[in-house]
Amino acid sequence: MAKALEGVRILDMTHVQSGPTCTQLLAWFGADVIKVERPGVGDATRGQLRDIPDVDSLYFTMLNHNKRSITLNTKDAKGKEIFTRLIEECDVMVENFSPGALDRMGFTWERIQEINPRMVYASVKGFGPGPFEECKVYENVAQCTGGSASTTGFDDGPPMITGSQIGDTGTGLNLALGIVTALFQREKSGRGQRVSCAMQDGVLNLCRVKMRDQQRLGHGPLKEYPQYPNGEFGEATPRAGNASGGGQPGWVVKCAPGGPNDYAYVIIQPPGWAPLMRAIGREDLIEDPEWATPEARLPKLDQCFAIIEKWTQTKTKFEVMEILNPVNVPCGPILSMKELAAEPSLRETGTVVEVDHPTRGKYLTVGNPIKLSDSPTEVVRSPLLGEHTDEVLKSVVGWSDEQVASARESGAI
Ligand code: CAO
Repeated sequence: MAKALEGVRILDMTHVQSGPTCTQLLAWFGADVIKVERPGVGDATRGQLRDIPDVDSLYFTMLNHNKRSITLNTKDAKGKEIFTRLIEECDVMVENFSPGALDRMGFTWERIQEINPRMVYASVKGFGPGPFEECKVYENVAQCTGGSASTTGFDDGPPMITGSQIGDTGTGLNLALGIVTALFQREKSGRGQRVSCAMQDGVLNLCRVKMRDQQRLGHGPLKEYPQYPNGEFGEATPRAGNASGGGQPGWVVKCAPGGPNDYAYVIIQPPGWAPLMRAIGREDLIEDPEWATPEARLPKLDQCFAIIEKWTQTKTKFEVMEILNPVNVPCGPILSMKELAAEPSLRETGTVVEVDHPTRGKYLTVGNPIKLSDSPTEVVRSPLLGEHTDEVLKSVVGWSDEQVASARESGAI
């Protein structure tokens, strides 16, 4: 079956996580992604957090599926010649180097447009134009500077980093959307364009409700926050612990048998109060004016969830789900990575995929979270360093065996 982005060729200059997640997604949709790596070195993640000696790390393999890898020294004269030919032959170029790295190689946006006016040139940087634009940025820096850390954690603790890669993978998603949008516009305009995504912007976009709360704070306390009514509110959106970010109160409650991930998240919607109280055997609170309305419950949500927790502690998180879901009480078990890896339904949908790799053997990866009915994703193992150099130089650049051999001898590839 044809894939959505078949015929789109991507010059992939990405490394680490933010850029590679973007190009992996485009490869899953059928684009031909040619990953350019430094000869003998490659993407630094190939060697990071290795679990098996001398084998590409899971960090690398899980971010670079369905791509081809070529080695190319883009600072070398012959390397630049090859790179220029690749710019001519590709539709999209993606990079997430330190600010100015491509310019320093001699490939400014102006130069790229000269070489190929149809080129969509997409970049991830830590920051957009402003005081920090020259800074190098990794995931946690983005979480700190994008508003996530200051609003995550408990009120009496320090700012917290989340386990989700919202700065890297989150920004990679934004970039992928920018690229396909630019390709769509190119259909009409005939021109490429620049696509720029800053990790700070990407994180802040995901923290929109916290900016909402910053403005609400000017009009009084945030009543759904655990600080209300007894704690203090300062000048900025505080950390809300496990409180729900939406209009309905929610919290994490303990379940049996009391292990580190034996918890469930329970949300109390006004229509859910009666069925919830019935389910936990507290019919007496359904009509009790002290508890019956959202307004009555709001100042004592901690007590409210303590009542619910008394019951959930007698059930496993899955039993809680089984009992509360049918009565329309929104809730969810806290699932560990071990449980997610073993979940059969995620295997069936391709959200978790087992992949075979020539040097590592079988491993699990997280597949494409976006399902297209006419463009199903097949997850293909990540390439070895430079595995496709000859193939790409011959079929895309149009070089002969002799030219390839001479480039190899000179150290350009
Ligand atoms: N041939 C020759 N040189 C190459 C090359 C190739 N194929 N590929 C990369 N290089 C060079 C770059 O040109 C750069 O050289 P200069 O410093 O001389 O310009 C050098 O390799 C190092 O690149 P870098 O500065 O991007 O790498 P770093 O490890 O120092 O920094 C990172 C890494 C991620 C902090 C930085 O790239 C960055 O801030 N990127 C933007 C934000 C981002 O994407 N961060 C997410 C990272 S995932 O957590």
